[in-house]
Amino acid sequence: MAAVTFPAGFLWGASTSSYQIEGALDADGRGPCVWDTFAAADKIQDGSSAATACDHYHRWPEDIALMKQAGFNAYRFSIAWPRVIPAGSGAVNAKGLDFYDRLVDGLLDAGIRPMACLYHWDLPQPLEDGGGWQGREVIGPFAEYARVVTRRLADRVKDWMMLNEPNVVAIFGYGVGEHAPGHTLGEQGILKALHHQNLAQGAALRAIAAEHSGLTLGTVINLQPCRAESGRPEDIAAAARWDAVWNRVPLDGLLRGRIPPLLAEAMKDIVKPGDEEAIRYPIDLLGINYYSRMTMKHEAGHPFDVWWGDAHCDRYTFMGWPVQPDGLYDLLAEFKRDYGNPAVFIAENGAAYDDTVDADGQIRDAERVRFLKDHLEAVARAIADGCNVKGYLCWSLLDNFEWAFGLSKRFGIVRVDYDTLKRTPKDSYRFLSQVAKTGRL
Ligand code: IFM
Repeated sequence: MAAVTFPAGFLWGASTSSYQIEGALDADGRGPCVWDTFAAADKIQDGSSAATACDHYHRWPEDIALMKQAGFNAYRFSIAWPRVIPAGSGAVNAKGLDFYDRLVDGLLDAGIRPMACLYHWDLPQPLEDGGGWQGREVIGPFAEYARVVTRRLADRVKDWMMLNEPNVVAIFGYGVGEHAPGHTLGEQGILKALHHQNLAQGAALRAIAAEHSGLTLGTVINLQPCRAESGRPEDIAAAARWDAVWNRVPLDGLLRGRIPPLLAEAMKDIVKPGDEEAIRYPIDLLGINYYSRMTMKHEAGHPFDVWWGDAHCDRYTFMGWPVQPDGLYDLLAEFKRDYGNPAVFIAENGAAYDDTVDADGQIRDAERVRFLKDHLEAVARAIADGCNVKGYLCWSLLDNFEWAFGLSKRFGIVRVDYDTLKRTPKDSYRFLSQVAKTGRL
């Protein structure tokens, strides 16, 4: 591909989430969340925990300096609900808000646009004890939490994302039990968790908009084009069902105010009159997280009788995920076609590899550099074809706590030594920095 120039004002940077990097789980009045409980139940594969993680809670100035030095102009982070409202509803913890206040000021001082996400999976445990995303009781507290946070920070933070990957929360947390809170409730559990997150998102968007103007409001969804493993009719139907669950419930709910027709029957006891209007909202910006296509096949015994098939790919990451940059182009082009081309940014894209530290202390992560380059080329092609892409934030700034995999999977462009907490920029950091500084690939 010939040299590519990205549009002026393009957002360049990285994303992180509170639970994955902050550590300090007992500091300053933070309450327990579902991931604390899940880890305490010995559900993390490498036996690690997020108790310290990257210790970003104390080392944030160093992390901001790394972003500034890279030439990044944007950063998406998440706010930990249990730091701000430790029981999920009720009393506000001033010290929790103070932390994000300091972080935001530090980012602005460094010339980095803070993009805050309100919910990246750390659901306060008391709310889970009351039913979590299986019920509607969580909707009011989420809207109230959104109000509390934006009253404190919206004078300086202009970009607000409500949720991160509601589909992953619903499927892995409530459907198949691989993520906190670890429920295996199957199809109905998944659909309820999706629908109630959609409702909470709608309520939070309205709560914020009622009190503030001039903000950029949106959310972040993990979108992956779903393809059938084979031409067999049952695989084609399975991929369509998975597309409806994974992509369309979040997207169609928010942008079209409708339940995907394929799921209308399955959701008839979950959806109440007025829900579709309550979910629909004219957001300003959608964050898209992309990792790979989903190659699906019919397989009984799983929710919706669907499971992952063989992607027949020649490159895989250390997560075992296929490397399919074309899928990002397809996704953006299909999104433009189907939803009228609203503004989007890539809120996550990146890869875990089994990095090694060379004798000179350097991390020459050539595979990650190649991954980023190939996906940036796909974004550039999509922009050239008219897709309304405003920025690219990689996942992730730092190696961090990769949920049920613990500390064993490294997604960072900066290595974190979990014994010393030393940060070492990898070759991928230098690569992305060069692109961010020049706007050219
Ligand atoms: O680490 C996660 C992140 O929290 C959400 N999106 C996918 C990443 C990699 O699995």
